[in-house]
Amino acid sequence: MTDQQFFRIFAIVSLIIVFIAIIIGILSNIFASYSVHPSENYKSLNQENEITRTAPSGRVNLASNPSIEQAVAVVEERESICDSMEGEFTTHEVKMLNESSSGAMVFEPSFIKINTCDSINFEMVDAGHNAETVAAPNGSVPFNTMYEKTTVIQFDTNGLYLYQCAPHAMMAMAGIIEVADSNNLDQIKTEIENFETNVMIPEVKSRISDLLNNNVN
Ligand SMILES: [Cu+2]
Repeated sequence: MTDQQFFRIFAIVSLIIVFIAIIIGILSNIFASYSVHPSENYKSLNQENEITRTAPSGRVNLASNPSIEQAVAVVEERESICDSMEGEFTTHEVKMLNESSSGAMVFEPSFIKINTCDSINFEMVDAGHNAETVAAPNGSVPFNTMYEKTTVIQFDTNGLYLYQCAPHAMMAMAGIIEVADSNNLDQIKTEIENFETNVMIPEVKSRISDLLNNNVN
């Protein structure tokens, strides 16, 4: 084979690979647009409210439902207990950052303890992050900030919530919220183990289990 033949074959093979990659990209975009997150549906129900209520059932609860549609139906029927609760509720801040003193791709603070019916304003300081439920107490409604600049979510169900940034979950971009108590500690421990099996960066492999152990007894 001459050099010229070799380079011709090389060029053709490269073109074919690029072509296949483009096709895969287009197909995955098409499939992604068909999947609807239940919180999107929930959000539309509350559009006139500034606050999108949370009751993350998360993946744990969704998995126990036969279909996403049924899970959404459960969410639609549910009313927040905060409407009938007296008291001053606080809104806390959680920032989504590319870089901070505690590392790359982080929520800050990554652990936060709040009272029942307090809210969290998720602020996307750096672009390209979201905050979405991984696991949460039974009866709560899943949330997803959908790459909005700011999203306020109210938490009306007590317990521990594990949430992640979807694009950076492999870099251990996740956080824990404790609403009043830690009644579902065992559930969250198991979910953190699952989450950490997918973390690809050895340095941050135990970031979230450390976070739990340092903050929740
Ligand atoms: Cu992120």
